[in-house]
Amino acid sequence: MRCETRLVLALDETAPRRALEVVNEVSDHVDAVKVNWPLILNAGPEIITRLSVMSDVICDFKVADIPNTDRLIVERTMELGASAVIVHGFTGEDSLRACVDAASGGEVYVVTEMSHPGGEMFTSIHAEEIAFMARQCGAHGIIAPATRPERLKDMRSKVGGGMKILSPGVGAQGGSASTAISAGADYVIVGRSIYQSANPADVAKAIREEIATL
Ligand code: OMP
Repeated sequence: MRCETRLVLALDETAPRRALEVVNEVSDHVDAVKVNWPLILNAGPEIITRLSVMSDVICDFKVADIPNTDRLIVERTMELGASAVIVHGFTGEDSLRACVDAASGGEVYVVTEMSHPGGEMFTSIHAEEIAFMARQCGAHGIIAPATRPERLKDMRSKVGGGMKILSPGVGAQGGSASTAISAGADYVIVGRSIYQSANPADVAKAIREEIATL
């Protein structure tokens, strides 16, 4: 995945045609497009292949199962054209290793602490251990919250400079792109603030420029 604008679009737009239009409008301003169940359940998995000719595609399936099921999900995701997949880490080392093996060179990002308020109930307690395990298992990077920049800093110190950090929670969830990047994120993930705006390209460009001033 390229690292030029440091912005990833979270494409949770559920109308398939509008989703493709948004990608066309913002593709110059984003390094990758992240898709999640809301779009896949409306458009079908083939949308991954369609999007993959327009951009790198991160499949945010938050894979969280036994190793065999994880392997089946990740293998198919990569066959469809994804460059990367997001998986959970709380399932443990054997499940995570199965995801990394199944991605066979594709990028695997592991959720540590989730960005919403409920993320503090359970995920924050084990987030640093999960980040450390992600590094040990050969994952490409982790997901850490832009809504809690001080935790983002902790995660960066836990994983060192070798791993990528993708940080959701900018805009609609209250986080700031420049604060997240300054706290150690390599990329910010932004959804509603871009795809629900009247002019997605203008918003994406503004975030990209905000990051570029750092
Ligand atoms: P907006 O809140 O609309 O900008 O979207 C954020 C995107 O990041 C959504 O697709 C979420 O599913 C995703 N996300 C989080 O918001 N918080 C997390 O802790 C993890 C993710 C994720 O894994 O991408």
